[in-house]
Amino acid sequence: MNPSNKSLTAFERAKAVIPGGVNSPVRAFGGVDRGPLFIASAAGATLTDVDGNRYIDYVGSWGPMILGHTHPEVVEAVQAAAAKGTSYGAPTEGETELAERLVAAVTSIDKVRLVSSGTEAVMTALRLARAYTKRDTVVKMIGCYHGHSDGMLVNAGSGLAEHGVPSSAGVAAGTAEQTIALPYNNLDAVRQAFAKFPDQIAAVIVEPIAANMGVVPPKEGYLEGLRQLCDTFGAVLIFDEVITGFRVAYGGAQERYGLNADLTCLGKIIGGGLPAAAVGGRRDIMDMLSPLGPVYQAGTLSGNPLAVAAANKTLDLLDRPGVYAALDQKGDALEVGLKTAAEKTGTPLTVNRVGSILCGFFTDRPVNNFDDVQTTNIARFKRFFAQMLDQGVYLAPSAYEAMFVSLAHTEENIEKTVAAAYNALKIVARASCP
Ligand code: HOZ
Repeated sequence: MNPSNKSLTAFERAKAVIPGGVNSPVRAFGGVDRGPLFIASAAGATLTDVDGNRYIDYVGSWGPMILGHTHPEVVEAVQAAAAKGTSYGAPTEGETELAERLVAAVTSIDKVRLVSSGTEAVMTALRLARAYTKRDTVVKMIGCYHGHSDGMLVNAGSGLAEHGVPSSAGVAAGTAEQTIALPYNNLDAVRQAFAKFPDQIAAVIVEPIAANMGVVPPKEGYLEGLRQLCDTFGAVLIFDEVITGFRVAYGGAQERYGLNADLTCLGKIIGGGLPAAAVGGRRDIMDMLSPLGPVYQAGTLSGNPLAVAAANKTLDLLDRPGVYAALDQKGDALEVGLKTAAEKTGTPLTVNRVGSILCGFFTDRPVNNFDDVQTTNIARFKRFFAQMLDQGVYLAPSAYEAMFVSLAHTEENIEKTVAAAYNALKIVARASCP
């Protein structure tokens, strides 16, 4: 595939007026030492760049596009909504319908507040937890990403990991001090934190399946242990299911693993490709939100009618028999194909997968936490990424991100991807990467 000349020109133009030329750092392709592709359009599992090159897409807008791009029924729902008005700043019945769907899908959610992004959902969940417990400290896990609110930009994996910084500049020391960052999948570390600060921890927030440092599933008993510790010490357990919600099961990781959080953050898929997110959970906590309670939260575009129309249609299409089995089967085919290609080429590659999210780490050890993630050979990843792109496969341009498989990925797409991976790994194996 040709290096994209129009993309290069578009990037130069963007850089003059947008910091780094992008509106979200990882899109700059800084982690793979080249400029980004500028996208012209997408359909199904295919992205087309501004030069007309086509790619099988495993980014899927970083998770939302579980049905594939431009699903005709979603497009029709959005068009119909747009014709009736794009924003009112007043309640609509569509918002209640979406809230009813979320309450029905996730067993721990009694009530839900719609917002516009996962970052907002997390901000609101933390504010609620602090108000409910009258405590300030929050425990998060190293490598888990919970959006870009100040207190969560501490050891946050994802884009921060790519840039090698433990925390963002501009976060007040006092704010960062209220966050305790502990290794993921390490229950003892959480036990010790509670033993040290039994009356100070308001909440434990976790991605039940870490998916912003590649994909790292929870060890058996880890999430159950967090649940027990929060119950014992009176802290609020927050699951950030922005990626896993409606992705690893219709009811998210909570359905897949059979447990309940106190508060759940949702985003990505629940917007059907438009900006919508939500925080939901126990009635007694959720009823602390204004206008019922003292915890303030608001947003002009919260429950936006276009996003709500896309969301209701997307969830309707997902709530059908066989959908998650199909996603699982596609994810499995890709996992098996990648592992076989790695074996045949003698490349150390650990593939972690839950359903339709997966990640190949260029390491020979199991990957259970951020320390393990960091053993990945970045030089090999960069070479692999470039080879895949050249063969028409668009992966996330960072070793710290997941691959997202959608219902639109065909058997042929997956076979082509596996064949491309085999070719790419042969080249990676031959190259003298450090
Ligand atoms: N939060 C995403 C990375 N884990 C990036 C989102 C984007 O750039 O669109």
